Amino acid sequence: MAHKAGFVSIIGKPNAGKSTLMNQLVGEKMAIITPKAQTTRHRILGIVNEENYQIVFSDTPGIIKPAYKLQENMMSFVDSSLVDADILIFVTDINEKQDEEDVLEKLKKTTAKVLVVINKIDESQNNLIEEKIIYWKEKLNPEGIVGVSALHDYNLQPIMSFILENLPEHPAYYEKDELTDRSQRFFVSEMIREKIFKFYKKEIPYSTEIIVTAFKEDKKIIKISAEIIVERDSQKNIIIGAGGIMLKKVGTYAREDMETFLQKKVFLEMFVKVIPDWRNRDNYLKNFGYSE
Ligand code: GDP
Ligand code: K
Ligand code: MG
Repeated sequence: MAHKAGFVSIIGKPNAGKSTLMNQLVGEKMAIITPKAQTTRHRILGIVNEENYQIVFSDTPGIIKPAYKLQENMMSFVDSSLVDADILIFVTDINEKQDEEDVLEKLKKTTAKVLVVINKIDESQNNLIEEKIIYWKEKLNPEGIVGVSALHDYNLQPIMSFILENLPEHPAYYEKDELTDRSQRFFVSEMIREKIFKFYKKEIPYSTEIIVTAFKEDKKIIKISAEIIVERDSQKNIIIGAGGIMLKKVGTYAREDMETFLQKKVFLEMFVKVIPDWRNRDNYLKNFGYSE
């Protein structure tokens, strides 16, 4: 059998369940997941390797109208994932009534095969799925439509079948033992960012960036230093919390994740730093990896 390989981009509105789906399909926690919109800021590759095929998934930020430069750059990651894609998986929340016209515009222009994944059917009423299937068929006439629950790993097999049917014949794009294009440093910084999305309210998560400044591995332990960047002094105080209690909580949970991921003891130190308006400043966005 000829070898197949290709790029599969997962796109949709914020919180549809894109990152949850990608992690399930890849079988590893590649992307952080939180109930907050715009948790995912980069295009993150997750690679599935078998003897006869290689599927290169891209998880992407949810499609929105950008309000600041960071978000503009996030949307350019979505656009490049559309250009590269052999197959597009459009994830939509069965219960969500938000306007998806901007996503549809992008989908209509593509030459990729499109699969509509109607997610969260575990939380839907009877018959709604039939209604939605008809709706999407009329609206988009995609190559495939399937109802799933990414969270509960329900009905994901048809997605894999669709991908394998539509994957082009091609040699592997990446080494067969690679799981992602991202470094350990990246995943470590995402583990801290995930805790910030979980433990802080309002604008704090959106104003925060994580930089891993040191990653030193010796026989028994990995020493990791990270900076937590915020935009204002008041945010710095909130991140630290009274007597440092909040920062300690972030550190404890993030370190647990890191030890599981790295399979080694971790010593983690974090420093909070203020960079006014970093989300709108090109040089910082570039330094933080938000330009192509
Ligand atoms: P993304 O923004 O599209 O990447 O969405 P996430 O994967 O971060 O998920 C957003 C929220 O939806 C999280 O709280 C997930 O646990 C939840 N979620 C994802 N898939 C499902 C599902 O199949 N059923 C239910 N009930 N919740 C889900
Ligand atoms: K999310
Ligand atoms: Mg996501």
